[in-house]
Amino acid sequence: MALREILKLPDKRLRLVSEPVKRIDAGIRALVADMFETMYDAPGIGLAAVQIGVAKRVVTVDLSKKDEAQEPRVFINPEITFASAETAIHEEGCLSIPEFYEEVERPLQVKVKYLDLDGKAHEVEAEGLFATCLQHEIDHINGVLFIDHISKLKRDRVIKKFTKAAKAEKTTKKKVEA
Ligand code: K1U
Ligand code: ZN
Repeated sequence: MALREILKLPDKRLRLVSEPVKRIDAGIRALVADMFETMYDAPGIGLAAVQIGVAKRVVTVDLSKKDEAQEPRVFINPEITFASAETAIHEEGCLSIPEFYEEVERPLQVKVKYLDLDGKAHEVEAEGLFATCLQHEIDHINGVLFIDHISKLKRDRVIKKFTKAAKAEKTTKKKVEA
């Protein structure tokens, strides 16, 4: 298991459309173990493989509370098969856009089909935070970020802020190396 670096806005790799997993092998199991370690360390309630630079359709989720037993869930090749017309507004955050939170409107309920780590097919019905989190993570594997669902004004502002921070970090790194 290894703690992996989480890509941050404006890293272009966050816009890649992830490839379906063809075979669930030792490589995928190691990837999932790294994703859980990285997600729990962040901490976060979800993570898509593309956020650690692996453009494969793999998602981890754990909605358990701090004082509860962990409930790790893995979704391989997840697909939304149903989305309700009724919507809900939730405040969202993203480990790739740290310390930025905004309300997002999405379908209240979704059904998601996916494979588990044994390659077994499942379909889950989700509502509330679980539905929000699954939609957020499925967006990630399609190269979509939650800021794509907010106003252009707010989106442009946050992209500008993170682009400036990334440039400053690059300059500092160059100075240290020189
Ligand atoms: O995909 C990600 O970037 C992870 C993201 C998932 C998410 C959060 C909120 C709504 C939808 C999807 C996060 O986990 S951000 C961190 C966070 O929300 C959190 C962290 C610790 C405890 C509770 C929440
Ligand atoms: Zn995210």
